[in-house]
Order: sequence, then C-alpha cells, then structure tokens
Amino acid sequence: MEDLAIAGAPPAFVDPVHVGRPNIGDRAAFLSRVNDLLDRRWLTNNGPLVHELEQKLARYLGVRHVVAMCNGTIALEIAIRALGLKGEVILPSYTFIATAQALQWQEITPVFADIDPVTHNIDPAAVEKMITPRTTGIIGVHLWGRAAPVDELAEIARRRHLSLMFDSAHAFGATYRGRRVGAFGRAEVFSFHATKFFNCFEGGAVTTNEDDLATTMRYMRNFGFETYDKAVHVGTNGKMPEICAAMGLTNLESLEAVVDANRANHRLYAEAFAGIDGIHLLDYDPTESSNWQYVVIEVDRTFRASRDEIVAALHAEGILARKYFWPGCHNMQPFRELYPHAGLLLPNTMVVADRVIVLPTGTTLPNETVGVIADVLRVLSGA
Ligand code: T4K
Repeated sequence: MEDLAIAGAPPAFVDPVHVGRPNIGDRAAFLSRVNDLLDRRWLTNNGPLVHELEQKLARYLGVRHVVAMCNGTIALEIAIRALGLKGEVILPSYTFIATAQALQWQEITPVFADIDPVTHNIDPAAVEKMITPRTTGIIGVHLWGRAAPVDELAEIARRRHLSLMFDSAHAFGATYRGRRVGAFGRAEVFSFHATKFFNCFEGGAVTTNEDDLATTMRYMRNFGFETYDKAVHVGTNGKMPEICAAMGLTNLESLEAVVDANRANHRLYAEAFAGIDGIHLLDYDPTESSNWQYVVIEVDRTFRASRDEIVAALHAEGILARKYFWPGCHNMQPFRELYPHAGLLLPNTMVVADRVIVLPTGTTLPNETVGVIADVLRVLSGA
C-alpha cells in the first residue's frame, strides 16, 4: 500500500493520463486542407469540405443522408424536433446527460427506462412498461459503442406507433448484426467531439434514409433558410464549420490505426486484469465490428476497495479515470427535481452506475499505464 501515491508515494504520472485524449490523424494532410480553406475564404455555411465529409460519411455508414452539425447535442435537438417528438420520449438514464437535455430543452418529458445490467443498454421490456398515451418516441443509445437492441426496439416502435431514433454518439464504425450503425430507426445521431473515436474538434451529424426528414434538418440547421432571404421552417444555427470538416476528412483516413490501437490496448487490459478477482472488463462482441473506444470495468461488491476508492487511487497516480455515467441522468438537475421518483423504476441503472470505471485508451496511451492500473488494483484487492 505504501507504494501507492494515495498513501504518499510519488505519482506514477506527472502529466495526467486522460480518458478521451483526442486521436489526431495526419497533421500535414490536415494543415494542407486548412491552407486550402483559408485560400478559398469559405469558412462555414455548408462549404465544400462539409459537403465532401457528408458524402464520404454516407458511403462509409451505408445511409442515404448525413446532415453534418456543429455538435452532437444540437444534432440531437434538431433530430428530435424534425421527427416531431413531443409529450414524453423514452430513453435510458444511463447515458451522457446530453441525450436527456436535448429533450428537456424542448420541454419534452424524458421518461427514463431501465437498462440491461449485462449490456448496459436500454432494456426493451422496461421501455414497454414506460409507454403512456403521451409517449411519441424512443431514443435508444448504443452505449460504449455496443449496439442497443435495435430489432426489439423497432418492433415496439412499430407496434405502438412511436418514432424510434438512436443516440449513436459512441458507435461510429460499429455494426449491429453485420450492418453499420447509422441507418437504424428513423434517424441516428453521432457526436464528433474531440473525445470521440472519430473527431472533428467539435461536430456531429444526423443520419437518415428519409429524404424529407433530411431536407427538413438541412433547413433547421441553417435558421430555416431554403435559399437567400427565404426561411421556410423554424431553425437554429447547427452548421459545421469548414475547419471541423477538414479535421473530420483527415481523421477519416486513419480510422483503422485508431481501431488497431484501441483493440491492442483493450487486449493488454484484459491480460493485465485476468487474475484480479472482482474486476470485470466489458468485452466487445467478436462477431461485430467495434471501435473499442471505451475501456469499461465493473467493480464487484466483493472487491475490497469501493469503486470510488479505486478512482481516487488512480487519480492520485495521475490517471484520470472516469465514473461515466454516474449518477445517471435522473440524479442530476433539472431531472432530479422534476422527476424525484424516477430512480424507483431504475434498479439496474443504479447498480451499474455505482460500479463502472472508464479507463484511458487511444493512440497516445502511455505504455506503462495498463501495468500501473493493474498494480493499483492488485494492491487494493489485498491479494
Ligand atoms: N450523447 C452521448 C451518449 C454522448 O456521450 C455525448 C457526448 C453526446 C450525446 C453529446 O455530444 P456532443 O454535443 O459533446 O458532441 C465528454 C465530452 O465533452 C462529451 O462530448 C462526451 N459525450 C462525454 C462522454 O465526455 P465531459 O464532461 O466528460 O468532458 P471533459 O471536459 O471532462 O473531457 C473528457 C476528458 O477528455 C477529460 O479527461 C479531458 C480529455 N480531453 C478533452 C478534450 C475536450 C482531452 O484530453 N482533450 C480535449 O481536447 O464530456
């Protein structure tokens, strides 16, 4: 124990090791695109790089329309509005708060359904129980990039006449039953934030196979304008700037290198944790494609240290592990005050949110990190 920084020893890392360190593609290719866009003096407003990115993403994801946006949260808000959702919409509480905020922002009631404790994804049986006459839609979240139960949710949506959309912020490049995430439900929403597997600094997109929906969202992201001086729809400013598209086009060229690094890191973690009882590393389905962007461990109740004690010990070492998505959206404002009893229907959410730690990965992970984390866990386990 005396070897740990939390007990006074020097920390393993002086420069903090972050979860969500951005993966950055070929710098020269990016800077050349930036030079071009500066020469063109076309910086935003549906420029040529955004157009090129949308085309390439549509091809990669296997979907008719990609509508690029300034970030994933605005993309969620626009998709929700374009789908005409109102009243109540069902979603998991165990997600990044943006999923729920995008509804509440438009005065739609987020109704939190419980998750499957094994997959961490929304449980279709729980969704069914939360449907009321006010329900208009379901938002499935592909948490950690592992696809939500798409077919079961689609069946419920069809039978109960609800719109189904997905928050696919984590799932760029992932497949469900062999098909790339991006063309499921009526629309899917991606985040291209700096911390994501595929990043544009900030950015996001809505993908859909519905032509009219795509057109409406294109108006909405540009103040409702159809053409010069002619607004035809309620709108906002959801436009992706050219420099973000330049980053996206560059990063799109090195996706495989990021997957390889993430997969190799995951394998190292799996080997290092193999003999540590009470620590369970979430795996990715070997029959599907994954981006391996999230290294998620669950700490059993039987483990000698609590989840929070482990996180504190890692932070002391300079490893800034995260407790995503604790404490669940329903336990944060404004939801905690608006829906104080939501937790009564979310037993699995509460258990999982109390156990999870997300660890660093990516192309810049310092070599020693996995070993240090395993050492900390071994010491805390008392073995
Ligand atoms: N839906 C889901 C399921 C999501 O996970 C997200 C975003 C969204 C919707 C919304 O999409 P966006 O509107 O963000 O496009 C971070 C990200 O900001 C957020 O994008 C992400 N999910 C969420 C899971 O993580 P925080 O509050 O944890 O951010 P922060 O500032 O603590 O940064 C995370 C870590 O990354 C830190 O350890 C520092 C490191 N980092 C961050 C940035 C920005 C870097 O090393 N370099 C950087 O440039 O939310």
